[in-house]
Amino acid sequence: MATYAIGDIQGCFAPLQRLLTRIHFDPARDKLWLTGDLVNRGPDSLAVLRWAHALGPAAVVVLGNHDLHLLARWAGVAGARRRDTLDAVLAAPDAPELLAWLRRQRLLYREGDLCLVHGGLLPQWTLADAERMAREAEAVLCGPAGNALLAALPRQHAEGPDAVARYLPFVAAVTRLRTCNASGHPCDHFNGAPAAAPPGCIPWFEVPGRKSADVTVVFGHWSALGLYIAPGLIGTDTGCVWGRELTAVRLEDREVFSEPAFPLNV
Ligand SMILES: [Mn+2]
Repeated sequence: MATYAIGDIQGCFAPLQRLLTRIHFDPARDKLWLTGDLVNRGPDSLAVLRWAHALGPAAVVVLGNHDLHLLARWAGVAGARRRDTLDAVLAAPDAPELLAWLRRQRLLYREGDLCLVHGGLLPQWTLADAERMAREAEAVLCGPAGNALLAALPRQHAEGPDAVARYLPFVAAVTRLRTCNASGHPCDHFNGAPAAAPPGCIPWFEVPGRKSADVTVVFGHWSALGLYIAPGLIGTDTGCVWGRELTAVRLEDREVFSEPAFPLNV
């Protein structure tokens, strides 16, 4: 019995299958923690979604920004983006079932002192704060204001007294966070390596006094950061969709297994 955290798959189904073979993944015995962004940009999002859906309780999934974009496309509240590779999902006969399942997935998952999230946690949030906000935001996403929340997601803030204005900053941060300033305001558009961050922007996990520093956060979303293993932190996005690697980290002992996006044929 082992639990493996696997970083952003983004439709890279072939490397995923090779990685699962390499770790001898057995859904009857092992568990997977998927850090989100199952879909988009890569070649086979539909196969990844069908695979994750079929795993049932053997997989824990948190939603990433690309997963939310797919849900917004399906709901008809977002247009296609230039590099989207979602058409096969949207046209699939089982799309209604797959997308209903995806919409029910969590924004944050906690087990003991381990937490799984796509982007990160703002430094001013305790894990208990983030967990409570996640449960409330998940309920909004699955409720009557869900499509309005999805429609607003390209932004970080909305005006007004409604659920969208209340939960948009949380959902935007938890699914897109890489860097923020020392007061915990996200620097939303920066996606480069930490050393190239704009003045005043630092990785969310390096903010002094971060209130979630007492737990271990497993996250993805930051391919320019790459594999990042430090006390209390497991960053797993190793850029498979950009031709690099797909990585699984075994949570029991932090052993790392990486599979190249394009294996050499020798
Ligand atoms: Mn992402």
